[in-house]
Amino acid sequence: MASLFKDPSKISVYRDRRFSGTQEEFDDALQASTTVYVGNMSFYTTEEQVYELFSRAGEIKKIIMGLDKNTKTPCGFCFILYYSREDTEDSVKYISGTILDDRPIRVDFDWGFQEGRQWGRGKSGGQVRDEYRTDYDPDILLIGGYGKLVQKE
Ligand code: GTA
Repeated sequence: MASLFKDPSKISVYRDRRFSGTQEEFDDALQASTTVYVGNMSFYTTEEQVYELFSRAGEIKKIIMGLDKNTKTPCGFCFILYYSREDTEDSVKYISGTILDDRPIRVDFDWGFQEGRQWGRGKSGGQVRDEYRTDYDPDILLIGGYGKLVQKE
């Protein structure tokens, strides 16, 4: 079946600031990629839950949970590596926007996982955009100037 995502500039609005190549190389990588990024996840969602949901789009090669670089605990995102491009496109098309652990998750094409990309880049250790987030899981409190997240007792 022909790809539904023919124009690489339209398949993701996200641009990784740490991608070292040109915009054209970034677009090519996105177009060929068999990796997706999943965002807006609950901090409590497990790798097993991710596997259960995302294997509906196709066979998974690997899951890499995104971790807070300070606490080394899940911080709301992950990467999923599929074997086939078609399954990758189905994952973005059908799973993005579904609810996992009460949160609508966002599935995005990714240019490809590299060691180090699993760590949150935010000042607090988690994801950058969590420092701007307003919708938290009910048992998480936001304290401090840079989105320091703590769990309620
Ligand atoms: N494929 O959408 C994505 C995506 N995101 C959001 C993160 N990653 C993604 N990959 C894909 N699609 O490997 C990947 C990153 C990295 C890992 C953790 O997840 O490539 P991060 O989320 O901690 O850091 O990454 P990143 O990617 O630098 O964050 P972001 O949100 O794009 O922020 C970029 C800039 O925009 C920053 O300067 C930030 O201060 C600013 N910003 C972000 N959100 C807001 C906001 N709501 N308001 C104002 N400024 C904001």
